[in-house]
Amino acid sequence: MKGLLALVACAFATSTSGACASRIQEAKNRTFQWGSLKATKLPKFLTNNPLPGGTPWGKIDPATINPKNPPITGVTRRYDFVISRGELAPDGYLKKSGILINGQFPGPTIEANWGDMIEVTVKNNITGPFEGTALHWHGLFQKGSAWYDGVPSVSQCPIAPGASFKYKFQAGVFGTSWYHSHYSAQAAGGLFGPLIVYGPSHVDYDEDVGPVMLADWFHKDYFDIVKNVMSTNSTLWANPSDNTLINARNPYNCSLVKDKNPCGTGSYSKFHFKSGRTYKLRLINSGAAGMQYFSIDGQTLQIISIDLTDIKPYNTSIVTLGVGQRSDVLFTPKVVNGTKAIWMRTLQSGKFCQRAANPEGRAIVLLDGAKDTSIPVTTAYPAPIDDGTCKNEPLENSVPHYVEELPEPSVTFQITVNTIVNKTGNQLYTMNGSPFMANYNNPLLNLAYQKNTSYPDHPEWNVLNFGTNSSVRIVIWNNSTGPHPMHIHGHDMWILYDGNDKWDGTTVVNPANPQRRDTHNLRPKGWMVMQYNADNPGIWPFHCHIAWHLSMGMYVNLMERPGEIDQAGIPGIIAQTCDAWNKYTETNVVEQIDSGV
Ligand SMILES: *[C@@H]1O[C@H](CO)[C@@H](O)[C@H](O)[C@H]1NC(C)=O
Ligand SMILES: *[C@@H]1O[C@H](CO)[C@@H](O)[C@H](O)[C@H]1NC(C)=O
Ligand SMILES: *[C@@H]1O[C@H](CO)[C@@H](O)[C@H](O)[C@H]1NC(C)=O
Ligand SMILES: *[C@@H]1O[C@H](CO)[C@@H](O)[C@H](O)[C@H]1NC(C)=O
Ligand SMILES: *[C@@H]1O[C@H](CO)[C@@H](O)[C@H](O)[C@H]1NC(C)=O
Ligand SMILES: *[C@@H]1O[C@H](CO)[C@@H](O)[C@H](O)[C@H]1NC(C)=O
Ligand SMILES: *[C@@H]1O[C@H](CO)[C@@H](O)[C@H](O)[C@H]1NC(C)=O
Ligand SMILES: *[C@@H]1O[C@H](CO)[C@@H](O)[C@H](O)[C@H]1NC(C)=O
Ligand SMILES: *[C@@H]1O[C@H](CO)[C@@H](O)[C@H](O)[C@H]1NC(C)=O
Ligand SMILES: *[C@@H]1O[C@H](CO)[C@@H](O)[C@H](O)[C@H]1NC(C)=O
Ligand SMILES: CC(=O)N[C@H]1CO[C@H](CO)[C@@H](O)[C@@H]1O
Ligand SMILES: [Cu+2]
Repeated sequence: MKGLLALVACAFATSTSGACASRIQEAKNRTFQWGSLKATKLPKFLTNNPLPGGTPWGKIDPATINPKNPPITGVTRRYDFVISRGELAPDGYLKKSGILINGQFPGPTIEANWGDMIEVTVKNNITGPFEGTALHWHGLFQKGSAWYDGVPSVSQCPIAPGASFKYKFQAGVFGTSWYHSHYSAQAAGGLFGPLIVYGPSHVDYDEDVGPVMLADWFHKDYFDIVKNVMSTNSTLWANPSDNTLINARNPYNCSLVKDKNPCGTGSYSKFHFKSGRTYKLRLINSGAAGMQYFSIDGQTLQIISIDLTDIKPYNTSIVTLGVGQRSDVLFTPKVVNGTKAIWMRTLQSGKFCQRAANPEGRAIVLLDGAKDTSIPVTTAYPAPIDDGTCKNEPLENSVPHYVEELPEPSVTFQITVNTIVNKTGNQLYTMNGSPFMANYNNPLLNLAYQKNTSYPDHPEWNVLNFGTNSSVRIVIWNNSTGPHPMHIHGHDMWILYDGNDKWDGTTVVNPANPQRRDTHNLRPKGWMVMQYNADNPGIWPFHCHIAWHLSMGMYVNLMERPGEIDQAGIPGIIAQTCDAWNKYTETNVVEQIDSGV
């Protein structure tokens, strides 16, 4: 009893002294193995921590745990990433040049317990040609660590070729997420990986299968696509993806190309399951542009979390994921039509939601020890009806498990999204009339830290200063025909309304406990209303997560309590990184043809 009390006191203590003293844990080198039959299952939490047994959060009922109030575990999980160019052919087609971490695509899986510190040393070894880089930890709040959000021109200068940057931040929330480059559209070149934070579970399951990454795939180099997107030749603006991957596999349909050589060496991801056992799948749309509809033929999926929000579980046959969104689903497999080999599918569907030469990615589910070589013959659920909205599930469906009371907003602000073609013939996205353009050499957080919070000469920085507002409500009207998965940094957001019709100014869906997440699909020509509590001083990007729309400038900076940014102090690495970048750019021309983020 004494031990348990000590444990809880330690876990939620505000100091890290004594039994809670800081301990560094060299991270497991868990390469991307997900979707191979050799994949290990994930644990419920990492046990190599210094707390005397049990979980860092003790035995507290998860229903009463505020996921935004992490324990202090005193443990640091340390990772070393070297980023380099390399060849890759995940679907068996050609070998394209991509950007890899420690030679791997996707990058290594980052794992931590809720409350741990994560420390990632990133070395930029991108050569032939050189490029800057920076990694963003999607969905994590960076409370008090805005400097480590990984957005070049906002929280840091890009990491110069040859230089390193050490990111340090708390795993302040728990669940399924991912990290990716925020430098131009580098993530579409392969620079991403899963990020898992273990926490208290509000549901029971038998085994955690780990990340199931769903992504569109392009055979062109990412920079060539950005060149097309940013060109003045409108026939080059649409860039269909070539394939759709599940955990970085799905054989390319070689009959789609004349040049068949080399082609046809692709394979399917495979999963071994036992019927009657309940598995947790951590779905992540890590693609560049395509929305994903995930399903397993004839099976029921139970959604238990959306992004980093645990929800009241509900059943569905198809899970919708816009770019950047995640869903944890439970799955209790059953034999269908007497067959033990079943297709898992992810479909990029809908006239406005995708441009894909091969919109369906597949993987193989093998039940109860079916032969490893079995090829399923099962039939897919009917594809969702294409009503052109690219919408998420109805907001009513996802009810957060932990209730956060929605306050009256202290400000309500409207943002209108448009596409324009500028005077030189480039297509751009505007938010309130202005396309975003980054200045890599002059990070905004650094300016705000120096009490410079207004930039009349730089409207292209798209800074919205919300001062000391306590809760900010933003009404977004999409006056373009594109769908936009809108993502907020530094926070999650309540999604109060989502529709084709103009918001009436008052109606809130499920006002007692509205849905919260960090990414939400804004419909073509539609409306969404979101709100967040301004409890995290910093400058937080709010942007479309479609790589090419972001290149075209669909991005704003939400400035939050700038007067309080300096409280945590500026880490020395920020100045060092800018010095190295400025020195690099004195003698090298950075080909910044897009917004830069
Ligand atoms: C991690 O493991 C992979 C595969 O075993 C190996 O190639 C790589 O060098 C390892 N990386 C580190 C940093 O140990
Ligand atoms: C750095 O990049 C080069 C070229 O891609 C590669 O050959 C080398 O192995 C990389 N170094 C490290 C430490 O990853
Ligand atoms: C625009 O791109 C198309 C497709 O590559 C090409 O055929 C056409 O010549 C280009 N037009 C101009 C004006 O460059
Ligand atoms: C491959 O592409 C060809 C040509 O479009 C199409 O007829 C065929 O159905 C596709 N095969 C598969 C397995 O999707
Ligand atoms: C949801 O699916 C799970 C697992 O298949 C099942 O046990 C449960 O009864 C279903 N719930 C409802 C309401 O259909
Ligand atoms: C099972 O068989 C029925 C009848 O042939 C078919 O309609 C259904 O699509 C099959 N289910 C699956 C998952 O293949
Ligand atoms: C149009 O946008 C492109 C891409 O941002 C930019 O390079 C170009 O200078 C812009 N043209 C004008 C006239 O502003
Ligand atoms: C704020 O920063 C901008 C961009 O560097 C600069 O142009 C401006 O002069 C600065 N303002 C003040 C008051 O220092
Ligand atoms: C709240 O935000 C609005 C819109 O940016 C701004 O005009 C106002 O000054 C802010 N209020 C406070 C108290 O900072
Ligand atoms: C909405 O889009 C239409 C068509 O592109 C345009 O004419 C109109 O000015 C836009 N409205 C606003 C308020 O931006
Ligand atoms: C630039 C753009 O998105 N224009 C569209 C605006 O909306 C009208 C009506 O829906 C469309 O016809 C335009 O193509
Ligand atoms: Cu978009």
